[in-house]
Amino acid sequence: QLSHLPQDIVDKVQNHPCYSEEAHHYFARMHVAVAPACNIQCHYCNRKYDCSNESRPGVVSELLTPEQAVMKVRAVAANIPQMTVLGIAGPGDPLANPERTFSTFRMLSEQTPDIKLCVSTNGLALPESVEELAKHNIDHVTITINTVDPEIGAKIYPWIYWNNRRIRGVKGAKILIEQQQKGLEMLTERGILVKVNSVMIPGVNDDHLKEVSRIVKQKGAFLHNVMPLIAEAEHGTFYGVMGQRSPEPEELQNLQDACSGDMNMMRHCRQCRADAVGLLGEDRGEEFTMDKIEEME
Ligand code: CLF
Ligand code: SF4
Repeated sequence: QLSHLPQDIVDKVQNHPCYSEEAHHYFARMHVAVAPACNIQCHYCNRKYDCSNESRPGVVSELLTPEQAVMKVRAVAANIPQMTVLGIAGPGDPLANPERTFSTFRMLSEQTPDIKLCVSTNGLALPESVEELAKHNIDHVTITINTVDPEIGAKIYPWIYWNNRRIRGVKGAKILIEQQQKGLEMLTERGILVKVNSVMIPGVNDDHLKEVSRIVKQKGAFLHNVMPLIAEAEHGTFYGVMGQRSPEPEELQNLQDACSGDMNMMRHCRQCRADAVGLLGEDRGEEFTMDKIEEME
């Protein structure tokens, strides 16, 4: 699967369970939930739960301080030698919490230099963060891009929070889209690998995602992960309450197939929790709650 890639890219992906389908059988990732705030609103989000741009909605992760996060990474690394990647993916948007996210990355790059750092974002604050991401040797960034069309964007994002103001509708969506695309270009120019996540929302962006895939590939994204919307009414999201349906497995697969002519598609995403620990699809988070880690010390 990796043999056609240049060696520097093989080095970056071969131990990363999300970027390499092969690697996910052998290598584990963990997330630390250090980032509570968010700077946009998605119609598939309920702020009480984890950010559904990357993670599973409807679960609440234990929020950690950067210091607790570092303790947790060290404890997991000591117990799970296959753990190669540390990601920050919520419970809000990591880049909307720059102090917490970057102080975690700073401490980890000093204390656990062998662990790769990974981050997932909605992209609004990405352009201003690229410099700092590069400084911490972050090779893997995920941007959730659900559309490149502000009219469609207005049906997904009711508002963004930008320059201390709430901006609604098409105007807000347009700024978000511009920031995502600019961030993508800035990252790929620096050789940072970008995965694009898209949430497939039937009747809203499903037909349009083939174009998204084509455009992000053109701009140098490495991988595209089309994930199904999970809209359960009991999660209390706008879509859930409005009766927006989730895609059927077959619809998702057809769309992934339709995108795959142009793009490397990720097909093994497990929509992890913002505090997931272990191999993809396996969650050992319960073994590493903060009270258990304090006992281990
Ligand atoms: Fe985490 Fe995401 Fe990094 Fe992976 S998860 S921040 S890229 S280390 Fe992976 Fe989980 Fe899917 Fe994310 S399976 S939800 S794609
Ligand atoms: Fe919720 Fe994540 Fe969207 Fe923010 S980016 S509103 S946390 S789903």
